[in-house]
Amino acid sequence: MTVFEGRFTDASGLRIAVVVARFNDLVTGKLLSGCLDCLSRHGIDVGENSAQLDLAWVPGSFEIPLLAKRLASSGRYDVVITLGAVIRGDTPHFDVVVSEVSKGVAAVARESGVPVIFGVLTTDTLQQALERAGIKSNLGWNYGLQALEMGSLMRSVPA
Ligand code: INI
Repeated sequence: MTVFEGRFTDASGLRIAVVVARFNDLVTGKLLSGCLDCLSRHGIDVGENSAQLDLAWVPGSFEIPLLAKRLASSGRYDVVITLGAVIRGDTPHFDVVVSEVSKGVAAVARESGVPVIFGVLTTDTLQQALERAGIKSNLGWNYGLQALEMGSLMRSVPA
């Protein structure tokens, strides 16, 4: 029997792209900080001149799948992380944005064969979003960890 498992201890060779939405950047900026902190503490070079990590900003979560698709299909990355925040109180089309971004991200991963981490918060209020972006815990950190796990796991499983 072979057991495939992602590892967190040898992230040095992983190439990672992060797509971040500017909408609600009070929240998404915090998610990004938490995510980069996690990656950095696991040996990823997150510096400005990093050859391991690239960052793409999009206007809102609706645009995330398009950029994720371009990056995942480039063959340059082991894993793509998406970060966004859709808050029900802010938008009458909450359900549309959430549906598009969640289905879009899942489709990109399936079609490209590259893992895409779904780091889009969907909450009723700004307070709830902030609680998940640093006031209580920072889910950005978890998304970083999940990216390391999936990047490593995909490398270990024969295509
Ligand atoms: N984008 C978000 O990421 N979060 C939101 O809460 C949001 N609201 O409230 O509307 C939002 N809208 C913008 C959307 O993602 C697109 O950028 C825009 O519709 C242009 O295509």
